[in-house]
Amino acid sequence: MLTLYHGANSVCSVKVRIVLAEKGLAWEGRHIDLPKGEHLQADYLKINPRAVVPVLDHDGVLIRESTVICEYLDGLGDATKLVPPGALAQARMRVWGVNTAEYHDSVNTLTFSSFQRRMLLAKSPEELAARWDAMPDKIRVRKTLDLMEHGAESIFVPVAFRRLQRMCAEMEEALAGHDWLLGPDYSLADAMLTAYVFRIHCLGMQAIWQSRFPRVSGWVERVAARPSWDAATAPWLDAAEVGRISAIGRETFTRKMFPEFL
Ligand SMILES: N[C@@H](CCC(=O)N[C@@H](CS)C(=O)NCC(=O)O)C(=O)O
Repeated sequence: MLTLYHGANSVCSVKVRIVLAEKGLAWEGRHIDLPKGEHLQADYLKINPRAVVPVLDHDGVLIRESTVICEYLDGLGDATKLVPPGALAQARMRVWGVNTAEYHDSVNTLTFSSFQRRMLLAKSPEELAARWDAMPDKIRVRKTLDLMEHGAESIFVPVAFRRLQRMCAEMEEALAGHDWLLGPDYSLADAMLTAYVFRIHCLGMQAIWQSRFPRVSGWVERVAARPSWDAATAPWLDAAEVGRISAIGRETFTRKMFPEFL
């Protein structure tokens, strides 16, 4: 039995749900409400003392870290393998996996300086103090406080845009001559990257690739047309919610403020 501890609108959870959908694996969800702070409660800290989602429970054995979970899932079932054959292709795939830590940090910056900033600003000082106290990663706390205070004017925001632009440049280069990141076949690299692109899409920031990266734009159309895109997102994020997030994203990050990225 596969049980996924996940968040509705968590990028790392979307990443794992994409792989579950691509593999056609049966799974059960335990939803952890991040805005409410369920990941900071004692029960969940037993599942993951780092207080983050996702965590996979496979027959009672816990596996943490979304990139590791994705590769683990690919080893299960008889469906087509997403990990490519060959040491070189696998090395390239793992570089994408390692780089997702940076992509995650960057989309997290855009998230907490825009729509999740509003969620935090609506909390009372006591609720916020309890949240910061419970979060084990105090560097993440400091960064979130800065994003909450300064929004799009935080020093972290241009860094995040620059890194996401570099992600697009890396993808553009990898897509030369074929449809997918590792060659002619869809792979785990494409599945994992879809989650970060999905968050940028939700924020209405498609201009990051549409302005400068034609191959990435084509790739986004292809991943969005796969059934896994809707399967991994629609049950948890309806069109109205995506529309609400996009409106906040477009209001927060304007082309006038960030002409070199949008
Ligand atoms: N490296 C971890 C990162 C996990 C992570 O940061 N998850 C976010 C959601 S995408 C989270 O749980 N955030 C809780 C918080 O910010 O307090 C992974 O890829 O699994």
